[in-house]
Amino acid sequence: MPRSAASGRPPRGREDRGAARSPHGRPIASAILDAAFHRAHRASPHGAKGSDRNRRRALLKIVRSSAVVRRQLRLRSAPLTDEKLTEFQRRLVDRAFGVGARARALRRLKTAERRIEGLSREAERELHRAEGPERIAALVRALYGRIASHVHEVEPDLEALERVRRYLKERPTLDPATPTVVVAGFPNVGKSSLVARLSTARPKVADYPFTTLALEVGHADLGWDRSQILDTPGVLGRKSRRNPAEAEAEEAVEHAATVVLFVLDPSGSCGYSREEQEELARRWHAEYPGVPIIEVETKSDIGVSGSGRPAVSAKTGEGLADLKQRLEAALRRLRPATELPPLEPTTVEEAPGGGAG
Ligand SMILES: Nc1nc2c(ncn2[C@@H]2O[C@H](COP(=O)(O)OP(=O)(O)O)[C@@H](O)[C@H]2O)c(=O)[nH]1
Ligand SMILES: [Mg+2]
Repeated sequence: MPRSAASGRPPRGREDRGAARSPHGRPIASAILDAAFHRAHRASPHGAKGSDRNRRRALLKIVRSSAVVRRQLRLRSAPLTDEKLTEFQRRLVDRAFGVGARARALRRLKTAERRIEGLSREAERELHRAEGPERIAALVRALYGRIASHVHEVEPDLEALERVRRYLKERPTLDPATPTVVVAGFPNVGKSSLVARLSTARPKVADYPFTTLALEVGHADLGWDRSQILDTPGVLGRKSRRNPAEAEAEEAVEHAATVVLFVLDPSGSCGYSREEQEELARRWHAEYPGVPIIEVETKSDIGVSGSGRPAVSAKTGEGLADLKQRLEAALRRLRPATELPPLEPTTVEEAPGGGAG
C-alpha cells in the first residue's frame, strides 16, 4: 500500500499544523515508531530452533510493534477524552483550539489504532503461510512500513493533542465537586491582591493591566469546607474585542463559578472609571442570571464610594473578615441541604430544611 493512501483521507488544513512536536523537537510519530520497532527488534524467542525460531521471532516482532504503537496512541489520547476533562476544561480547550478539534484528533488516533490492530492480525495470519526466511522478513518489513505510514499520517493529531496537554498543564485543575469563588473585574482593580489575602494562592501583583495572563487557583477555608478561589485576568467588557485572557476569565465566570466575587476599585487608581466598572457588573448580572455575583469594593484605604457595597483593603486588611463571612454564607446557601453537616444542637442560624435559596 502506498504511504499516502494509508487512510484515504484528504490532507488537512493549516490550523492543525504547528510547532508542538515532541520535547526533543522531532516528530512525535518518529519517537513512537522508534520505540516500537526498537522493542520489536529485540524480540528473542526462547527454546525454538531453526526455521521455527525464525517464524516465532517474526511473530514477536509483529505483535510487539503493533502493541507498543497502539499503547502509545492510547496513552496520548486517554487523558484528554471527554470523561477525563471537566466541563470547564473542555470549554477552555474548545475556545483555545476550536470547537471539536480535540474530538477530531482523538477520533483519528482511534481509527489509526484500529487499523494497525487489523494490519498486525492480518500479518499474523500471513505468517503461517509464509515460506522461507526471505518471505518472512519481507512480511515483517511490509507491516512496519504500513504501521509507520499510519502513525505518520496522524502526526498533526498527535501534535494537536500535545498542544492541548501543555495548555491544560498550565491551567489550574479545579475540582468540580469543590465550591469555587471566581474573582473577576477590570484590570488593576486589586483582584490578585485580594486573592492572595483570601487564599493560599500567591498570584503576581503589579500595577499594570493583565498581570494575570492565565487563571490561578488557591484554596481557602470558607466555613467548614475547603473552597477554591480562582484569580482571573482583567476583563474590559468589550464583547467584540476581547483578548484570549479576557475570554478565559469570562469562561471561568460562566462555567467554573459557584460564586463570582466582582471586584470594583472606586478609587479610580486602576485607570478605569467607576461607571465603566458598574456597567460591567450590571451586564454580568443580566448575562449570568444563574451565577450569584457578590460585589466588593477594594482599596478602601485610598477611597470609598459610599455605595453600600462591602469595602475592603488588601493593603490594611480592613473588611476582609466580613467579606469572608459573606462568601461563606453565600456558599452555604448554595449547597444542597443534604450536603450540609448536621447543625449543632445549640445553633439556630437556619431553620431545618430551609436555607437552600
Ligand atoms: N492602596 C491599595 N492598593 C492596592 C490594593 N489592592 C491592590 N492594590 C494595588 O493595585 C495594583 C493592582 O493590583 P492587582 O492585585 O495586581 O490587581 P489585578 O490586576 O486586579 O489583579 C497594585 O499596584 C496593587 O499594589 C489595596 O487594597 N489598597
Ligand atoms: Mg491580577
